Amino acid sequence: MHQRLHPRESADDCEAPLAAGAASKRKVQGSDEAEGTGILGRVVARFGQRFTVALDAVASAAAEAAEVDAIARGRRLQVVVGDRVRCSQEHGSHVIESVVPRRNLLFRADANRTKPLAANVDQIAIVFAAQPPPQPEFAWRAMLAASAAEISAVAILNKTDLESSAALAALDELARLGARVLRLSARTDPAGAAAQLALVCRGRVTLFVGQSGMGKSTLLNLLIDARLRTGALSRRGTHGRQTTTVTRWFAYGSDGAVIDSPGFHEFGLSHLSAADLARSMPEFAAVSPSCRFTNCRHAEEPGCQVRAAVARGDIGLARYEFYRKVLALDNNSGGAHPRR
Ligand SMILES: Nc1nc2c(ncn2[C@@H]2O[C@H](COP(=O)(O)OP(=O)(O)OP(=O)(O)O)[C@@H](O)[C@H]2O)c(=O)[nH]1
Ligand SMILES: [Mg+2]
Ligand SMILES: [Zn+2]
Repeated sequence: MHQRLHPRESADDCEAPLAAGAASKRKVQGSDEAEGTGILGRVVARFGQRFTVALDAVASAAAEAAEVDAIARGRRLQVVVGDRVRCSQEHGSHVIESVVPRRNLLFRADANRTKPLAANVDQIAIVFAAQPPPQPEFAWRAMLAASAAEISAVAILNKTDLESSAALAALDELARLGARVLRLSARTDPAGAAAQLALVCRGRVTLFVGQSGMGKSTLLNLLIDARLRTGALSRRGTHGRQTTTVTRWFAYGSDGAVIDSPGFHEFGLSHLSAADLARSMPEFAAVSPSCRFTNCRHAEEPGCQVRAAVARGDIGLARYEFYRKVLALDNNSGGAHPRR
């Protein structure tokens, strides 16, 4: 990998593109919903090019939000679950005319395509369990996605009724990395699980993610009256078959929401640069400001304090290898280049 290294003394030269990249990621704040015409609503589900929109109670003149089917005006209008949208009515059906600027947009991405997860989210709840066997990296990747979007992460170990010593160790590690953690059993202590979830989800928008079969929908059914379909584990074991097929937003309380999403396996992060990654990994962020080069990718560069910390044992080898893997496998661009 060839790149021009920037010694720390010339920080000004390279901080600029990094800063610009970071700023461009932040979406326009506070552009008011008062602007524009049309009926305001929230996109609560998406089925390809069709959407379910919960119209605001005021607009629908009903006590509760009315849900309508809608299509987007033009294929180029990107609409995601969680979006606030303005709709018009045409021949009795609803058309999404515009999307109110998002607070944030969570997505995963690999080299070929990006897949939006949800918009306007306050926190990610990462659900895992001892069965099906979790892929430890999944939670780390979800934590990175949360950190890059500047939202918090809650790590939920479900199915504590099963033997889960390895999963408990993974949970401890996530706590050290900054996640709030919960230990739940939807099966043997549903009331306790519901109470703990309520504390975490009240007044916030929480996106539930996790590999298939971990119990996301089961947990949400305890919290809200959604009657989400839940699935038995597939006989073959390792990957629970995907039971939930669409991402679905549910209002929770007066000002919160919970979002159920289909389980997935590969949490691609190709949209994160080396700089984003290192910034989002707390143990890296603690030492990387002392690297000799400001755009150090913590690979082969001389004077790298991240590698020094790995050598000392202050940064776990598994975490360093994870960092290298996300960078290489996901084919990230170098940190000093502005994002596309
Ligand atoms: N033993 C045990 N099983 C549970 C628990 N919670 C959920 N399950 C079971 O795990 C299986 C999968 O649950 P789901 O809620 O469908 O999992 P999911 O994460 O929504 O899966 P996808 O929709 O495919 O992403 C079901 O058979 C549940 O009954 C638990 O606390 N303990
Ligand atoms: Mg589900
Ligand atoms: Zn370094």
